[in-house]
Amino acid sequence: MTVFVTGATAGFGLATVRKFAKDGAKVIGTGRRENRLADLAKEIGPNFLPLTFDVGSRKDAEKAIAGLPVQFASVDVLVNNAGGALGLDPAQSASLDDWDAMVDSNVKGVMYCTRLLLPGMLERGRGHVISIGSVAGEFPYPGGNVYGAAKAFVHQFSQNLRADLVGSPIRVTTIEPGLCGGTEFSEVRFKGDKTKAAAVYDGTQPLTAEDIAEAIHWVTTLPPHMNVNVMQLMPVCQAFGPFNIKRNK
Ligand code: NDP
Ligand code: 8X3
Repeated sequence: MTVFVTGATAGFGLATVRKFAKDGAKVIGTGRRENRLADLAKEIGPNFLPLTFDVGSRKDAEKAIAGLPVQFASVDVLVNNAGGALGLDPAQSASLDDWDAMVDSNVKGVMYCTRLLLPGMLERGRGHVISIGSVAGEFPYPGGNVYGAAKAFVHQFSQNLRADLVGSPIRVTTIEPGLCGGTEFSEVRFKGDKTKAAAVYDGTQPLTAEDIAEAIHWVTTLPPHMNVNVMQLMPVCQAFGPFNIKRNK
């Protein structure tokens, strides 16, 4: 089995690479930080291919995927994981640069990698496209604006892929986690402010990257006729709140 994991330099992607590599799969791990991928290549050995590119650049994604060496070119599982949030400011003052970057990684990255790898999956008659959405794609929260909208895209794009692929053996799954700690997600969102990032998880037992890797791995092990469309995950310490109503008094 050959697995292509975007965003393998940290968090869920890194745990997913390790999980599949332990199974003896060949794994391609991508990211922008070449040194991290080089360390992973040392750790995993010849079954790992590091691929450095920005998923939000169509030209770079096309070049990287077209250049896959033959022993890694038959991708069975694509894990569209690269992405994240930038900022938590309200829409009226959020940075347009942050919005562009979130659309590039969370939306365009998923579009490009999926479109480029899907034809080969269909030719070979096997494949699974797994994309990491978020509870933020379903439930709005203050400051979630473009991040939540980008993850809603991931959800709906995957559902639409299922519609296009019906009658083929290709599976499509969206994994939608809630609060998940131990990754770089909040440090990236708060631009390196470790105190703010740590406060997100204070007093909680969040999900871990390994929990998410377990879910990603599990959906690939099901009998081939079974497709998990969407899997939403939260730690038990997280649930839903009431609507926010501003009263005139
Ligand atoms: P991390 O910040 O720990 O990891 C993000 C990964 O994405 C890194 O490997 C990073 O690599 C890569 N990445 C980001 N932007 C790009 C880009 N433009 N091109 C290539 N690679 C990129 O985050 P998590 O592991 O926590 O999150 C992984 C995914 O799960 C994201 O899509 C996130 O939105 C989603 N998610 C996270 C949750 C959480 O609470 N942690 C909950 C729900 C969903 P590099 O910087 O080297 O390019
Ligand atoms: C990450 C979960 O709630 O911080 O997607 O948006 S949340």
